[in-house]
Amino acid sequence: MKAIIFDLDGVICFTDKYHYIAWKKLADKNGIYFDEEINNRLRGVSRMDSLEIILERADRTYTAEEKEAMAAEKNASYVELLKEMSPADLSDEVKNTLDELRNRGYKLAIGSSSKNTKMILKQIGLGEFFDAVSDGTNITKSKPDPEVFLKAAEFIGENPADCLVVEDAKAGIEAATAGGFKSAGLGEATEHPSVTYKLGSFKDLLEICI
Ligand code: B16
Ligand code: MG
Repeated sequence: MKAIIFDLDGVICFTDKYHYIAWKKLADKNGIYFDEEINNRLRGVSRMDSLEIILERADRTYTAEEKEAMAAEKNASYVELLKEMSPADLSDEVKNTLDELRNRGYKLAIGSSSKNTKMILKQIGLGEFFDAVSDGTNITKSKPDPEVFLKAAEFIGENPADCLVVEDAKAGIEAATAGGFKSAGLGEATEHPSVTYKLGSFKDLLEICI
């Protein structure tokens, strides 16, 4: 393995609580039922696909324009919450593991569905850290399509077979496998049948990437 491509939300840092608050505010305003279980289904899923999942509980249909406006409204609340993030939201375990992987000579990249990736990285003090960032702003198809990881591999000039993808979402493991990458899963991603390595914790990467 020459390079490691990390998912952002749920791997490097945790923004689910902010996604939840912002979607809940939108759902409540529109009288649509939303809870933490539905929020869990939004892991690794793009903003518009997340909205479609939320609208499964709506009692009317929404036009494309209304959907665009709803997604923009949710994102505005979410971005307000992201402003509260700081380097304190990056754990010592993640920071020390990333530093050690860099010392070992691996190229390190991000592969995230989020269009807010660059802002989040900046907030947690990793704005300049990665060799490349592939995110929701440079893809047309979201996970489980492999596009976001294939772009990350292209940006760092490596073949998928030489890269490890680290993911917390089943859709992310599916994307990695479809793209010809090996994968390391955290949390629910360990349950995906095609995951290559199951991690108990982020620092376990140091046992795989020697
Ligand atoms: P945004 P990841 C994903 O990030 C999140 O897990 C998912 O919940 C979110 O809907 C998606 O990004 C899009 O985010 O609205 O900020 O563009 O896990 O792929 O790093
Ligand atoms: Mg994730």
